Amino acid sequence: MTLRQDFLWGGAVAANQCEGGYAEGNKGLSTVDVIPAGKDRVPVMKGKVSMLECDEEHFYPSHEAIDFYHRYKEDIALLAEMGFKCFRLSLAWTRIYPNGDDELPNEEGLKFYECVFDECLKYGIEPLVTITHFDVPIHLVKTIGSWRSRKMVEYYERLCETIFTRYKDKVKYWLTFNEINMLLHLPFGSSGLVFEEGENEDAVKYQAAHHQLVASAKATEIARRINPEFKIGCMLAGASTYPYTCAPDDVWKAMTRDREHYFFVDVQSRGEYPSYARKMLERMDIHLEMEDGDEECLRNNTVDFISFSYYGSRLTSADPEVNTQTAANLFPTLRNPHLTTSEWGWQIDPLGLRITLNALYDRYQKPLFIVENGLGALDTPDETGYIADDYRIGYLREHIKAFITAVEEDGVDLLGYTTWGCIDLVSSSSGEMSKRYGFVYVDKDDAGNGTLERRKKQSFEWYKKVIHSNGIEL
Ligand code: BGP
Repeated sequence: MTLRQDFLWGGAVAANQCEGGYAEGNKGLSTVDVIPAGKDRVPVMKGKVSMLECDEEHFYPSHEAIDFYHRYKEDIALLAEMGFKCFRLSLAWTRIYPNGDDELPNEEGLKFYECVFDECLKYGIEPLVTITHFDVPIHLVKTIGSWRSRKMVEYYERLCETIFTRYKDKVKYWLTFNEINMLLHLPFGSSGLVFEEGENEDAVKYQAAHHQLVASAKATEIARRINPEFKIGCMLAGASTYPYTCAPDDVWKAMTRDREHYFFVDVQSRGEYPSYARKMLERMDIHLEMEDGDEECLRNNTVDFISFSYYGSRLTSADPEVNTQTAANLFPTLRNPHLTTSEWGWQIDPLGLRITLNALYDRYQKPLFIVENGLGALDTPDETGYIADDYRIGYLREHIKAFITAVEEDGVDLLGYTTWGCIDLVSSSSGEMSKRYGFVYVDKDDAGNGTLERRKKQSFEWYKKVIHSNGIEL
C-alpha cells in the first residue's frame, strides 16, 4: 500500500496566529487578543496571571499577526503554486459571533471566511476547518467563566449550526477543537479558564473538558443533520510517551501519561468515558456534572477520523531524581539523550511519528490525519534576502518518510498531512515571529516591525516537488 491518490498534502495555520485585523469587520475581542508576547505569555496561558484588558505597553501578536486578513489571496496563491491539496485554517469565533452569545451572526465575518474558502476552491484546495483554535470570546470569559459553564455548549452549538449551514457546500472536513488535551496544560490559552484563589483547579478543568466533549459530540450531530457528507475529526496534541528506562515503574508511568491525552480521544472516538478515567476522577474526588442525555449524545456521535499534531516524542520517569526537563510543545518531558533538539529545545524524533501513528491506529482503527508537524527555526536571510532552510527540509523529509513507512509497512490509514505554519506566523507559545515554520517567509520581527512582504524559501520548491510526486521525490 502506498499513499492514497487523493492524499491531502498541505499546510496549517490558525486564525489568531495569522489573520490580524483583530478589531476589523465587527470582530469582537478573543482571549488570544489579550495575551501578550514576552515573559508573561505562558503564565497567562496557564491561567496563573489574569490579563483580561489590553494595555499599551505590551505587544499583542494577534492584533496584526501576518495580516492574512487582508492578504489571503496572495497567500493562498502561493500555497496553490506549491500544489497544496488541502489548507487547514481556523475560524475566529468572534468574527462570527463577536460576543459569543449574540442572537445573530456577524455577516461581515461570515463573508470573510466565505471569500477565503472560495479562494481555496478556485485552486482545487480542500479547506480543513478547525472550529476553535485557542480562542474564546472575551465576553464569555467575563460573563460566564468560559468553558467552566455549561452555557458554552449552547453557544458553541449556535456557532456550529451557523457555519455548517453557511459553508455546507464549501467545506467538507471539520475539526471540533484544536489540541483538546491542551485544556489541562494551558487552561486560559486554550479554553479561557481563569481560576479563583484556592479552588480545585483539576475539578474545573475536567468539568470544562466534559463540556467540550459534549459540545464536540453535539457539533458532530448537527453536522450530520446538515450535510451527511461532512467528515468530522477530533484533534489531539499527539506524541507517544517513552519510559526513561525499562523499569516497570517507568513503563507504567509512561502509560499513565499517555492516558492523560488519550482520555479525550477515547471519549470522542469510542463514545464513552473509559474505565481508567472514571476511576481516576473518583480518586481525585471529582464529580462531573452531567445532564440527562449527555452519555447518549457522546455514544451516538463519535468522530469520523482522528487528527493530531506531532512535533516530537515525550519521555517520563517514575524516579523524581531524574529531572532533565525540556520542552515538547509545552508539555513537560525529560530530555531524551538519543534525540537532537530544535533551537527551542523541542526534541526531534521522526520514528516517534511512526510509533504515534501506530499507537493511535491500533487503539481506534479510524483514519488518521497529521494536521501539524514542522520545525520552528530561526531563519536568517542571506544578503539577497533568500532563506536556505535545508534544516527544515531535513526535518520534514524524515517525518514524511516515517509516515509513509507507517502507511506502507504497518497499514495505517492516513488521510493527509498538513505541515504547521506553512506561511511564517506568530508562535503560539512565545508570541514571537522569529520562531518560523513556513515555506514562505514573512518580513516581520518580534517587535512587530517589517514590511510583511512574502518570500519563497528553499523549502518552497522542495515541498512542491514532494506534493507533485505524492511523496516519492523526497
Ligand atoms: C500547537 C498549536 C499551534 C502552533 C504549534 C507550534 O500547540 O496548535 O497553534 O502554534 O503548536 O507551537 P509554537 O507556535 O509555540 O511553536
